[in-house]
Amino acid sequence: MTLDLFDSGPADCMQERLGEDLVVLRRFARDTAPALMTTVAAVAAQAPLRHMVTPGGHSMSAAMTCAGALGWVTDARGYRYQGCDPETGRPWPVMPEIFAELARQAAAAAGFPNFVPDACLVNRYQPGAKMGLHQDKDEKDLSWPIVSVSLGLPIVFQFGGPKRSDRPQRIVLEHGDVVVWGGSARLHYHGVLTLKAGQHPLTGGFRYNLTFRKAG
Ligand code: MD3
Ligand code: FE
Repeated sequence: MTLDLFDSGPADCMQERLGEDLVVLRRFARDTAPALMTTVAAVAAQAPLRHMVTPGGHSMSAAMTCAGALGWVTDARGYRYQGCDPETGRPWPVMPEIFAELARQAAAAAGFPNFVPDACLVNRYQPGAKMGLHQDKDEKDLSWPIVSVSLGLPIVFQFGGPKRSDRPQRIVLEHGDVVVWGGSARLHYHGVLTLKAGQHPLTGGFRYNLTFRKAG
């Protein structure tokens, strides 16, 4: 399948550069969002959304699943990428072509050509769910960027600097927004504030976030 609609981004896509190596592509995924959500449902049918438990024993408030050769897991032993879903014992669902193509096009639009992700983390936020400030550093080669796709209800996103104590900036991420970060921003602390209740025509009472990584 070819997805030419991504070749220069949707006509009404706005690019905001929030810092060196941190780019927000507003509405970049809006036209593809219905197909992305159908695909998320197919992934979740094979690898159920679940609340993973951190090494500290806390259940994560966002429900999570993965697609691709590698999936991110957390349990009592720590954080890591692995090829099988611990819930089912089966390999993670194959990376859907429509996911990989969107991630490649978004990364290229932000100045990172030839991005081929091997892991897609799917986070599903219900009202009250949040993700505290953290770094994404479990990937083998940190020279690749990460691409994030927001679907459904809006949320306040926080991004700081290389130290947890760096005061974070806040922006609202809305349906269809894509964030690409790499280079000097790759290890910056980030998170999202508590999701407020609402209804979205495509996702109902939820926000979904897809993050694409080259993990292995
Ligand atoms: C990092 N997810 O899954 S991604 C994660 O919305 C995760 O579900 C969040 O963090 C979510 O690990 C946020 C978006 C993002 C955007 C800009 C960043 C992460 C960033 C800037 C610097 C570092
Ligand atoms: Fe993260």
